[in-house]
Amino acid sequence: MLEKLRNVVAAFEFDGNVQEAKPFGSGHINDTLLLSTDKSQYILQKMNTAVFKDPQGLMENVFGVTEYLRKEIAAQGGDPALETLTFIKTKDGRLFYDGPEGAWRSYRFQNTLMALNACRSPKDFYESGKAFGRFQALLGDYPAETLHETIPHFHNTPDRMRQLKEAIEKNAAGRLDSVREEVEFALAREESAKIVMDLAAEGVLPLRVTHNDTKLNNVLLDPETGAGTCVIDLDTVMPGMAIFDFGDSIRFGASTAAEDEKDLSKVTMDLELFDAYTKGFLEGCNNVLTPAERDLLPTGAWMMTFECGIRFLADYLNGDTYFKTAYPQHNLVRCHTQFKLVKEMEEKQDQMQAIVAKY
Ligand code: ADP
Ligand code: GN1
Ligand code: MG
Repeated sequence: MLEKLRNVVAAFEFDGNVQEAKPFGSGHINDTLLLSTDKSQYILQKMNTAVFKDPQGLMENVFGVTEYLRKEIAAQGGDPALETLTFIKTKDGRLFYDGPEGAWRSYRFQNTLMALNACRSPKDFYESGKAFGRFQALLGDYPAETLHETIPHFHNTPDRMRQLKEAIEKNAAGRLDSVREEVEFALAREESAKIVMDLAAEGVLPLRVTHNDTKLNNVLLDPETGAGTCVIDLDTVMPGMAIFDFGDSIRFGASTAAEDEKDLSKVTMDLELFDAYTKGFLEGCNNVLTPAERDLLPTGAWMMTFECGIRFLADYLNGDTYFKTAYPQHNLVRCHTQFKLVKEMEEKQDQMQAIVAKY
């Protein structure tokens, strides 16, 4: 590993002598390595440039946002080295290494914090909600116009629907006949999929600087206190809607099973978890959400889950070109869990609404 990455490693100014680099984490997009020196540890990450076509713009966002967060966190009496990521530049002052090995960046590894792939209790989910809500609040005055749009139309669900239809049309992997039912499920919801973008166009939902990929494993927790401490995976920080960040967390974390659980009887939308996250997120946001945003939180959860389901389905039809997969049916399995959650959310809308109203 290290031999092949000799030039990449040499490009960065690490503290100490580099000893090893090994694969780390469970993200679907980037290739993540944990690099150890005799003095310290770093994340060395190969950016997925098929997904992020402008790595320079992306890294300008990442440096801009983390520098801003550092100041805000310090002003609130927090510890910036712990509560946000510290990226390191290359020896020649660039934001990332770009060479035949690909586009690589590095940041300090926080070995006192941990990422979870599932909540151990509602408290974990409450804490992650608080961290993501706080993240949004901290960036409340960030100059949004300086941010590059790293993936255009990222949470534009009608556009995701268009991409699904394109995938159906092309049937690139020859899998269409095996997913007729799933396609029907998606197409039956085409009108509902427009709600959020329509409300945004009408000005009902304000644009904010949002994270846009608020999976549970994108926040690091303190193993001792359980506190949600550091939000990571900043690739999709862009102007967006608060309900996207809320919704994507619910999609992943309020499920009683993994995103790729094959046994659908285990997959349920847990209202106790929904309650815990809602409480944490609203506390973290510090009451900045408008009444319309609060009312639409359950819709956001539905929308993000439906959108993710159709993204997995489209990728399955395209032959698994976007998300990392471990086996041929992986994207379809993920699509099934999302659609099961979508159906449950449709049935539990009133209960979700009542929980939001409580806070
Ligand atoms: P991806 O876009 O592929 O999801 P991430 O930036 O989220 O990339 O990193 C992948 C995974 O690595 C994360 O989900 C997390 O589990 C783990 N990870 C990244 N940075 C840290 C860190 N500083 N401490 C602990 N775990 C980390
Ligand atoms: C990807 O990068 P990661 O694994 O945190 C994806 C999200 C999806 C998620 C589904 C840039 O998140 O949008 O919701 O997988 N990120 C990107 O698990 O597409
Ligand atoms: Mg991630």
